[in-house]
Amino acid sequence: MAKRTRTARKPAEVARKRPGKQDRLKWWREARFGMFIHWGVYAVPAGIWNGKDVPGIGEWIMNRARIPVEEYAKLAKKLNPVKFNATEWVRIAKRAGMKYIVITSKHHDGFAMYDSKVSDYDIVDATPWGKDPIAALAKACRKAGIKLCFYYSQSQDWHDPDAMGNRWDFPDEEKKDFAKYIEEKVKPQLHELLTQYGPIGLIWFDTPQRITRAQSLMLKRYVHKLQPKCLVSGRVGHGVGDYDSMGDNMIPAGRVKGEWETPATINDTWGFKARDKNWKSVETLLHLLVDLASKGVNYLLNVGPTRLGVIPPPSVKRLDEIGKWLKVNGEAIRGTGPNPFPYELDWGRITQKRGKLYLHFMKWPGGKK
Ligand code: FHN
Repeated sequence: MAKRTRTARKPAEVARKRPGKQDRLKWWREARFGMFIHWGVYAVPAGIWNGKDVPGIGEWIMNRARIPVEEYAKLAKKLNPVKFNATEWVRIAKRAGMKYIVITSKHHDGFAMYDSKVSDYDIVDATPWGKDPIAALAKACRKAGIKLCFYYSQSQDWHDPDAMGNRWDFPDEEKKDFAKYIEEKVKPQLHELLTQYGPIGLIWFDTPQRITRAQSLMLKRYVHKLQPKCLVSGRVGHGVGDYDSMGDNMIPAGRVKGEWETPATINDTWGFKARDKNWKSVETLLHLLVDLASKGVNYLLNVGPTRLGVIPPPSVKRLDEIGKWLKVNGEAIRGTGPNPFPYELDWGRITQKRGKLYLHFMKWPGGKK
């Protein structure tokens, strides 16, 4: 048998090498701060069903109020976001010092917030507005140098009889053909999302119920095949993502090993709720940003636009203040590593970069704020 010898790689071959996880993570590590956008049909009822407040997070209204698929689908006829302005949304994120935007392309309700050919259950075909906001956002993000990323609910889809989560319309779990849903909805929609809008920063999968390890791996590989530089969030399931996700609004007790991100709300909901006025203060939000950076964690801060396409003014006001702070102090957050010491300090937090330590005083020694 001929002996196989190792040949040195030619430069062209090296250049063609597919990016590895570390290459993919570079921009994301540097960014440290991103905007989450939960926007969908749920912005129409905005937390109220049949005149009553539905407890819990706004985008779960279909589930919490057990709204039948056909009833919920009618809400799309009332989604007419005439005030939507992609440039303005991107401007708000940029002014806040955010470097990436993750928008719900399809949340658990199954409704595609972009032009999907997989079914007519999407914003272009099912609403009076009839436009593709993602196309406009992709253009605005490109212009502003912000990475556009997509949230995609791969397991729960309350509109699809074969997916997880809807036991009020589709109670028979035995009948569900989850593999069929993955093949016929998830993969084709991922294909659309990764071929219609240019380079995408990451796919933010979520709630990996029922999915097998093989399916999680398959989805990750599928994303990387379509866009080798696109990151895959930890919530693809089974720990196979490019980075890990903390629980919602979760702050680790100390420095964490590996690559982490915390998705977080400004009030108590992700999708818009008309009566949720529990806005966190700018001080709290800034402390969270610093605290997370000092523990090596990205902060993905959410806004929930209204049915008209407006990011709630209380969110904008807070983001603007964070942006002002970052304009001066951004160097101490962006591209930084966590506190190098194995303990926390009474007066604040520490981040670090290339031989520098950044000391974030949250109160002056002696107890004064
Ligand atoms: O069920 C979702 C929820 O609606 C929201 O999208 C959050 C954001 O992290 N993720 C899930 C719950 O963890």
